[in-house]
Amino acid sequence: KVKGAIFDLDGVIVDTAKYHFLAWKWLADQWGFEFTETDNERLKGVSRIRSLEIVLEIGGIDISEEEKLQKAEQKNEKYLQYIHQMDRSEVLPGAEEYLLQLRRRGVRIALGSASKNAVFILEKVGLAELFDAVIDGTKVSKAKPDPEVFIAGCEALGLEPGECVVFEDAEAGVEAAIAAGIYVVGIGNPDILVAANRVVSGLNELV
Ligand code: G16
Ligand code: MG
Repeated sequence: KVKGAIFDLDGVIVDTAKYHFLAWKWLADQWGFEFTETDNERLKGVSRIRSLEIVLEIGGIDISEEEKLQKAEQKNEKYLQYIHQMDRSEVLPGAEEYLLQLRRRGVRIALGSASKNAVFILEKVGLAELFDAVIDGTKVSKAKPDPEVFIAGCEALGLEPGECVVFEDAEAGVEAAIAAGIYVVGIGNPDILVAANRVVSGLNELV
């Protein structure tokens, strides 16, 4: 029986990928190269600094480690301008209903996100109080597909991996959950999330 549920944030609870995209595109424009939505797929679930490295690779740009930190900071400032304007209307269909349903069944809930802005976003959209634990980019050092974030999620809930389920939209996240030994429900395209135990189009399919 499932006792705990661990949710990814971007792509599962809210669609912040569109704001990450706009902020990365803003940087690419400054460097003078095209950054497309297809390119943006490669950044899903990936840490901020690793995302920057992928963007630089796409643009064929080479900068120092110090400049990388500066650019990552600039991108985040731009991203923050977008997420400052978020409200509950941006919660993905079925997400709030499903979280409430799980809570009524006594299932404990954690967030397992790569984002350092996760708590801020949960507060903006009014879902923070539905989570018993939050494991985010400020708490883990190894990015997905490393299982660290989900193992920490189980521990924070006081549960074993075998008692939990993960909800993930990114390939790297699905891999991370499998490596942690947790049953994983993919959110999105079954042709892409082939490794998931089950795939649904959104949490609205589960309520
Ligand atoms: C999210 C996004 C990634 C982003 C990462 C870090 O992960 O999918 O594109 O690069 O967080 O975000 P930040 O720059 O806010 O720290 P997740 O794990 O919630 O899907
Ligand atoms: Mg995601």
